[in-house]
Amino acid sequence: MKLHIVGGFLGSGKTTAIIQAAKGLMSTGLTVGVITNDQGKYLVDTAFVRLADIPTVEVTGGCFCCNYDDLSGRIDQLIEKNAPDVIFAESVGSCADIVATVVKPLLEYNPSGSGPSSFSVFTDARLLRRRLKKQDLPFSDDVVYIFDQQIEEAGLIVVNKIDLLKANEIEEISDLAKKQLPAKPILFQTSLNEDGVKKWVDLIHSGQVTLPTKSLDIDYARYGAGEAQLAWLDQSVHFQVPDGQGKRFVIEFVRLLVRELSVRQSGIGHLKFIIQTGDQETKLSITTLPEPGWENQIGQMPGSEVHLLINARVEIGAENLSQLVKECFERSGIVCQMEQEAAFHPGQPHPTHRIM
Ligand SMILES: Nc1nc2c(ncn2[C@@H]2O[C@H](COP(=O)(O)OP(=O)(O)OP(=O)(O)O)[C@@H](O)[C@H]2O)c(=O)[nH]1
Ligand SMILES: [Mg+2]
Repeated sequence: MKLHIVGGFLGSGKTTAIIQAAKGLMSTGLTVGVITNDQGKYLVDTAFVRLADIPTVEVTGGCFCCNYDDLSGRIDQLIEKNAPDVIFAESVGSCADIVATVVKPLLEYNPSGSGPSSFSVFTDARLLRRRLKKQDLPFSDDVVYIFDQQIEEAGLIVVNKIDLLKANEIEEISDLAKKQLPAKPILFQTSLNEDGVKKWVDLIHSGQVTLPTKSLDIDYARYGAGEAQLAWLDQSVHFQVPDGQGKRFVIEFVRLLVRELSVRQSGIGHLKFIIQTGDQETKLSITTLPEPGWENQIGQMPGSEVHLLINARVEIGAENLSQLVKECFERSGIVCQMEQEAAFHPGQPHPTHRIM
């Protein structure tokens, strides 16, 4: 069994790549399992991976490092139930220090003896380009510190979403990375289909990239402060719309929310939604940098009953975010029934193990 740990900043494309990789591996007859992870409890990622018919278990309520025993238990659970040839474990996008708190402890303590084979860190090519060019990212310094630490500890950096850059911009990243991140294996990738992730899967599956051995010298006060700047809002709601009008209402709501966050200069880590009407379910994602045409992610929405699962990760106060979402529902003419809501800031990380 091979265990691949996949980290990297919020919205960098981890889940997308894992699903495409799993599909490719499954088509060759291999069995694949996925472990999702989040600070919250009601996870869009889990729903999304399950939509692709891939066996999935989750570690909720905190990152892998602070829930190490849970992670180890989930690995065993997947092995027992699904006997996977490959497991992908995706860590929450605000998590860093994975080498010391997850990779090394799994090698040392995991009772099933199935330590990780690879640790990839994904990054949105546009954000990495800005960072390498010393341009601002739309987050406070402590959040950017987490972004930097994630890159620093990567065994393999997957520079993802290169379809959104021009050839000369990709070359620019490559040149800057050679100077600023020397000796780091880097792979440029588009993760939207199986072909796009094939090189990555070949690399990690064949063991051509080695596991990083250097633990981060990370400042936990800054790391914790960065996580605490981010608000987590998880909501499950349903509402009625005139027959077949769901798409229009959802687009209006999301447009308003994105605009209001932009007015407040609140950096978006990831706004992700599972939208369900009738027997149709789709995922909608808005990440840090604007992507025109996001409305096209939403398919036709027949029927009059809409169910929304919202996972919002934004640099703003949690109460403000909750209030803002409520206002945007109201202003877009949606009268919601709330099923579940959690709005909070992640607590200071206290890893179960930390091996230097
Ligand atoms: N254009 C483009 N979009 C991508 C690519 N990979 C992922 N995306 C999009 O980026 C958004 C976020 O992708 P996810 O896979 O959910 O990102 P993630 O890293 O799992 O996000 P978190 O779990 O919230 O940290 C989605 O809209 C994806 O479709 C890519 O290679 N190119
Ligand atoms: Mg994800």
